[in-house]
Amino acid sequence: MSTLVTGGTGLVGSHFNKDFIKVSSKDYDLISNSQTTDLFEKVKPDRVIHTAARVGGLGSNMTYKADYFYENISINTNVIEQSRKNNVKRLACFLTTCIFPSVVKYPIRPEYLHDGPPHESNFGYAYAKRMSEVQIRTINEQYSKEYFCVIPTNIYGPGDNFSLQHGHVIPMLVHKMYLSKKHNTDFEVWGTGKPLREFIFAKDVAVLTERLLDEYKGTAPVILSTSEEISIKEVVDILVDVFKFEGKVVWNTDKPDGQYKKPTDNSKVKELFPDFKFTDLRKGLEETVEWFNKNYANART
Ligand code: GFB
Repeated sequence: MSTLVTGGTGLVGSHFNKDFIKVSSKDYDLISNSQTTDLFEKVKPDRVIHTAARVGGLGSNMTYKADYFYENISINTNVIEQSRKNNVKRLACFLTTCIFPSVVKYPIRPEYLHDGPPHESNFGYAYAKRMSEVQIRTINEQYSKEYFCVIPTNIYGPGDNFSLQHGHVIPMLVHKMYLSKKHNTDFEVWGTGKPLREFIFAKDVAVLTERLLDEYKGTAPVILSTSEEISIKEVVDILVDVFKFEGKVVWNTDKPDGQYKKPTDNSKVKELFPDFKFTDLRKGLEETVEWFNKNYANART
């Protein structure tokens, strides 16, 4: 049985089973319908894990809303439609918790996905992603498929995109602290540090998604989260400790806080896999920092 992973060299894609067929944007541009068709006709996978996307942190999402909308709606429409056309048995499609309504009941559950507009900061990305859930639901109904979505919270770990322009919070802070320590400069953090986030280690996301492909019989979206909130300030304190940083931490409140919180209900994944142990955030951050220090030269920065 063959399993195709789109975004195969990305933060989560790189952690999947090495026997899976992993493709990246260097192999096929999934924004192109013809290249996506070529990929599926060549590979004819039995299963697909669709992680490929134009992704970025708060700053990048705020700046490139039209690009985030167009690129993601194109990639997702192509991959999901080609999965159907090529009779893929099982498709796991990646969404993310930042696409939920910005005003929503807590803790967030998958069924709240369309209950209101997403946060202003990333509505281009959010609406594009939400359409994957709609497209999958229409295919399941019309073609009796059993495709489903996984909805991770903020993912972090080795192999992330550590870009100082487009990165998510943890990789950007790791990269900035690496440079502040190296050049003995102040360490700048965006916002007030008050916002709360739930972080999940990339390896955990890959393990849980593989288990869902093998064992989950449903089609309702599954939230992948530890359901443990932590403030940005607390993340900074851990990184200061892990890096043994002695310089000054500067809070740049000209930069946005973004969504204040997005607590999730992870009861479904805990019910499905009661034995699963999430990677502790401190341990995950230590592994990420160690990887970055060792791989700075060829990391995505
Ligand atoms: O990961 P992030 O950029 O996006 O986190 P979201 C933003 C939070 O981290 C805000 C604070 O509260 C920022 O003020 N922050 C502090 C920083 N310093 C920094 C920094 O140097 N860089 C960044 N980027 N943030 C994401 C979506 O929203 O949620 C993604 O943008 C994805 O697409 C993810 O869906 C789940 O957590 O706000």
